[in-house]
Amino acid sequence: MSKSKWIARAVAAVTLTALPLALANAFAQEKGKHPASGAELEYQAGGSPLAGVDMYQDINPKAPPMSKTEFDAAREIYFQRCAGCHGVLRKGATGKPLTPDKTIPNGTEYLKVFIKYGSPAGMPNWGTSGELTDAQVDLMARYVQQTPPQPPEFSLKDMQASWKDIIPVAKRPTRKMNKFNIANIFSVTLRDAGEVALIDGDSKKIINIVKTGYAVHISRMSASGRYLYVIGRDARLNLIDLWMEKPDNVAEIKVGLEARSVETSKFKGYEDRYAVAGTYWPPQFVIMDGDTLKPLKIVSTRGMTVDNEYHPEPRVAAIVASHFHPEFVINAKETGKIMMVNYSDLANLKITTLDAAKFLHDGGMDSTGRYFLTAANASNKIAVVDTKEDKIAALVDVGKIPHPGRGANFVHPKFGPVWATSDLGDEGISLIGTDPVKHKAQAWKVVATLQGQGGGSLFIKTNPKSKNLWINTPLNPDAKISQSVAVFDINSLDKGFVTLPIAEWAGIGDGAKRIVQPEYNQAGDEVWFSVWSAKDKESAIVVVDDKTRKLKAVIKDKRLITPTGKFNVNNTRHDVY
Ligand code: DHE
Repeated sequence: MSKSKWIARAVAAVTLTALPLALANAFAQEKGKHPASGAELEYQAGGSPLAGVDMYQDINPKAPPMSKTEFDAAREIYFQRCAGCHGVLRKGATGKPLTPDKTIPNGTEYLKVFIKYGSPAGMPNWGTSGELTDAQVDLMARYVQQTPPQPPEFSLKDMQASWKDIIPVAKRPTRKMNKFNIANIFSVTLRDAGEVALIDGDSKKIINIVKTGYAVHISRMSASGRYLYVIGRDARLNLIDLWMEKPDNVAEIKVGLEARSVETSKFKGYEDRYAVAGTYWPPQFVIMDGDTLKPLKIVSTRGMTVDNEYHPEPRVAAIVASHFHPEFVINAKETGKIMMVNYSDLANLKITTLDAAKFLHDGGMDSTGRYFLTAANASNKIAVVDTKEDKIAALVDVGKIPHPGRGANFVHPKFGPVWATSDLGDEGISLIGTDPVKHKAQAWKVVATLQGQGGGSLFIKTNPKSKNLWINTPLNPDAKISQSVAVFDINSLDKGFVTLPIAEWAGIGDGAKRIVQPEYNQAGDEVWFSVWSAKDKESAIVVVDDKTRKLKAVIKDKRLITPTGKFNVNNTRHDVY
């Protein structure tokens, strides 16, 4: 397929909030099925945990009739396939609103055609792809005309009821009880196992496999480097104490019904004091005690968008901690607003709200730790937040659907300090100047755009000690591209990239073998890559020597099921990327 053709196809099919669909397609292709088919879509591609939650149901008398069984079956399909784009309440996100005021006038026959054949605007062809039968298409056409069922809210009381203070602070070690070099431990998400693997970066041996929530999204560190926080897609948050002889869970809580983000207080004087977790549903965040996870305060994100329209379910996307104020920096995806939440007085909470752009997703700090650069993926922009002044420093136009992870900071030979993002929707890599003092002319401008090996990129990485810039492309439909990484020499960016066949180096059997999320070790001389295959296939972690770019080690273990994100303690704690 030509490059431009696949990009058009990928962008149409892969809206950012529908990433699971893209991944499911990839896994389905692995098994030779139609791109949008297969049970994999349900478990490999996540779907929303809300599918199994009891909801308030109100049958609209104007809508076509449905039995309770039909309604429940349709609701299940909706939360597995549709909610990521159209929203839990069907008010629209990357997909169009599907509220009864819009769907009833269209009627069942019109909706059936739309669901079956899809649209050029990005609606997948659920019927002709074989993913939904004609009967299911009919079911969904009738379902979207009913009043959207409302999932339950999740209060402080609900959180308290789920809270487990597994090892109370008084019973925890008072000093480090193990011989591990904690700063070089990696927390590796075992996505479909509902676990993380703690791997000793020095010996490359598994220290412990810790039970966590389902499809863990990220791990973050406490300011002291002792505690590891792990958040599952099902909004279960685990606190792991790295001082224990065998590091394990010391506290656990459910902070909602669906989540992606967690962070800890990093401002001087507040180290290890608070944790914060953001939820997709309900649309809110909760501030907790840092060392016990006891929930303290919930704040809703419902409100007006940057376009001054009400949004009932702005999901909480990336969260980072400010080093300049006692503040959490919290992205509200659908409103396009960034909240600077001051945690110095929880009873009289001060929030400074910055207008950025829609839809906010992931991002990271610049090398000084002052500026937070975050993707507004539906606007093809990077928003730059000045965490010292609590202001938007700039909104920078970049490529199609930027997806930086936390991005990559390095010194460009000509333009000085830059932060880089790759894109989901094209092969470009944008380098943005980040030094408004010594390189004012370049600050908050795209100073160069590199051409990577293709779209479908999710993460980019470098290290202050390295001259390499690594870009993965796990969502590219070409297996050659999704199973390898591109690496640029920072001092000779014009020379283009070299491709390394990471999946081949893993030496494992058949499978999707998508290369996901480069992560450095503490010394900055090794890069770790997840080689991610389906749950019933072998996966691995490949370690590359950063200097020689040669294979250094392959970590294989039957417990390494579906490894995705990897978080090195030192680099996560100090925002090294
Ligand atoms: Fe992620 C980061 C949301 C799909 C692996 N992902 C993030 C962040 C958000 C997010 C908000 C930033 C958190 C932060 O920094 O506080 N991700 C979402 C989605 O909404 C989306 C698109 C769809 C979904 O249903 O989850 C999605 N993400 C995926 C995947 O399919 C990936 C590849 C595997 C998985 O877990 O499902 C995936 N996301 C990751 C990883 C990070 C991440 C590894 C952290 C990257 C980093 O280096 O910081």
